[in-house]
Amino acid sequence: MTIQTIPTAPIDGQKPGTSGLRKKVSVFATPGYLETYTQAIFDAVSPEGAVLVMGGDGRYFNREAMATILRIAAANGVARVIVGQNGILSTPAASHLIRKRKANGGLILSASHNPGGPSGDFGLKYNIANGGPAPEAVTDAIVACADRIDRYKIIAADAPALSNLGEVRFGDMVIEVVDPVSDYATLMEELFDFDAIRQMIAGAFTLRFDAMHAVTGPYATEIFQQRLGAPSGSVINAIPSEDFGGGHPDPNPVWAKPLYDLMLGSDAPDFGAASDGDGDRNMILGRGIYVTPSDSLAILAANAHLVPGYQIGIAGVARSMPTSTASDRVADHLGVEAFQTPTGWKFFGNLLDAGRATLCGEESAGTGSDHVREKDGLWAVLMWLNILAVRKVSVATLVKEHWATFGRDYYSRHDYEGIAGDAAAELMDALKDNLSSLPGKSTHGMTVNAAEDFSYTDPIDGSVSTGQGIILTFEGGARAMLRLSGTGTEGATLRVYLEQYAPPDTSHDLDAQTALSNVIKATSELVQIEHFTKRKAPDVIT
Ligand code: VG1
Ligand code: CO
Repeated sequence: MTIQTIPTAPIDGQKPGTSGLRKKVSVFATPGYLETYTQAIFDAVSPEGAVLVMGGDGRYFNREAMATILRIAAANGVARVIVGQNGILSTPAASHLIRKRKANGGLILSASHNPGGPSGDFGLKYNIANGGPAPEAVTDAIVACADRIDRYKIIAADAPALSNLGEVRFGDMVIEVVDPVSDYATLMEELFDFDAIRQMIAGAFTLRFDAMHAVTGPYATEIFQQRLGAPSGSVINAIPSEDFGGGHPDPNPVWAKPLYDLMLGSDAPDFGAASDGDGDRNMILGRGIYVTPSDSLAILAANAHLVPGYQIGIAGVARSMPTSTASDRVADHLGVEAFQTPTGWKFFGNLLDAGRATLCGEESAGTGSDHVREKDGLWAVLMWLNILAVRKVSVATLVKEHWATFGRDYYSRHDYEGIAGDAAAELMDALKDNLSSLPGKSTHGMTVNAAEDFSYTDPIDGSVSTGQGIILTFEGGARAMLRLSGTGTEGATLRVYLEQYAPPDTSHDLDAQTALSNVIKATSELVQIEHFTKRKAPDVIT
């Protein structure tokens, strides 16, 4: 087959954000854009003879993008691409496949929880041989290649369709189409006590899983309905659609409102959960209760030993900086290490590889373990189900018992979306300039103890990541964290994360916004949020 070398110009060279490169579909679909970025990845990672995994969340443009990427891969000497049937692979399933097949890396086509469709978002992320997102050294190398690129190589023929299982040759490359679900479902059976969960479901226990028209539909149907015996209808919105049914496939109380309302209403099943576009996030609910992701991590850590895959105990718990400190208290109680990393799953990779952390979590509905190197929505749901099957209590009881033992971390995230990029930068710069003047300041009954521009030194390889967000710590254990989103595609998003600790012997029954009201007011004032953003209130509160 003929290999063409097509001249091209460098693309914006934007540093890939928190998780791969995300842009509007219209940008990725600009002739030469996807081609150039894909070639930049291959220039950075030496593709000759490589085995790669490829899959995506089924969103609009995945099909065309995969056909193009296959042509570029073959032209760059890739030996084999293992791809999910019809291009489908959830992010955790892709991570598992990279590890299981000892691939050199993988390409995940997704913009995660961002909306899809022709006017929506698209994303491309490179994962390394451990199955995890590329660390900063690799993403920096990709950016450097994108900055100086002048050509891409592409096979002149169309790539084959990805609808039939099995192997096909494409030039000198083999394309291997695999079932996207089976290996992943088998891994879940190895980690969890499916018999115990099946028995619980065969009893009176009811559940509802909302796949949000995204990639987990086929996985959840196989696992919950086929293998665990939940009645049909337990998994809803189970067919992946190119525009996620027109919604945001973001599992939180705002975007998964129908499920949230069901679970807090009078006809609630025992357990409710949802996942995002690419299947790495999770939302957990019980009848009458929403479990914050930060609490979920802490509760899973405290109960992990009840699950077969973790019965020997956990080595450590890692959480991202803005995730509440609830899991630190559990780690302390268990006598294991606790880590605070920057936002983004890539920062957990080394800790997981080194066996220092077993469970990891982010406040943004990401929870996972050392079974793969991505966060894993269905894994988190199965952890909960397995623990509930052993403990034989409701979600609400489990959560309240946890608070009674460890205390409660009231938690909320306030997002100011689509603000002007300049205004966002000015706010952060002003905050950094004023940082040393904040300790000792008091307002709304809150006194600042410490103000820190968070930087992280990886304990395994010593690499340093600076400018990872601001942490304000208040007297009495409250914290406020501020950072700019690295995954948005329109303007800038300011994230303000707020937490307030309530010890075991105090009330845990307040509404979170009420419990946090002084932290919210103090932070708004100290940071002058309205002055810089020109917004009176956040756009999204979760
Ligand atoms: C957001 C979350 C972060 C998460 C990232 C990717 O990033 O805050 O915790 O790791 O999305 O999640 P940001 O920079 O917008 O705050 V997803 O499900 O790609 O995969
Ligand atoms: Co995701």
